[in-house]
Amino acid sequence: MKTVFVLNGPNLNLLGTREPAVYGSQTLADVRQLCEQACATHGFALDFRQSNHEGVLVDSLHEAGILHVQGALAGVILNAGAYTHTSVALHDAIKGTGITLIELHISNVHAREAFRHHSYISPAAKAVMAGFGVPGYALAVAALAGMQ
Ligand code: CA2
Repeated sequence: MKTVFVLNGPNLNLLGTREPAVYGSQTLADVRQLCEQACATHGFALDFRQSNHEGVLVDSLHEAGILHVQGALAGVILNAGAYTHTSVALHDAIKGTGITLIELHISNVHAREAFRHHSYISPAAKAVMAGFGVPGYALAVAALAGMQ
């Protein structure tokens, strides 16, 4: 059984506590449950993580890369949060591992502030999703199933 990594970056642990107009009212625990259901539907194992630390996210991408080499990775769904707009390190980690990665944003970053319009993740990603809300995570799992 292949594994889907779902990696969540800084402040996504606050999901559901503030800014419901932007991010909805579901919590990160709800997101995990949604991903569990979607992975069960498609026959994937789930590795679900959140970190506020850039280097920890880089380490998680490297772990996903090891599974990729072993043929045991379905792909990675990455919501890098604000690191999307700043992190060359995450860009390099994705490129360096050769993993299949979907960049995901809950909100439509292109309809928001200009500083959210640029992504260091997008050039290294297989696909980009933004603005589908929390249900986007389940859509991303389904998309990975279609890529196997
Ligand atoms: O739309 C997304 O998923 C984002 O990746 C979320 C990031 C933001 O920096 C990106 O531009 C777009 C922010 C995540 C913080 O989430 C919070 C949720 C509730 C309360 C406070 C922060």
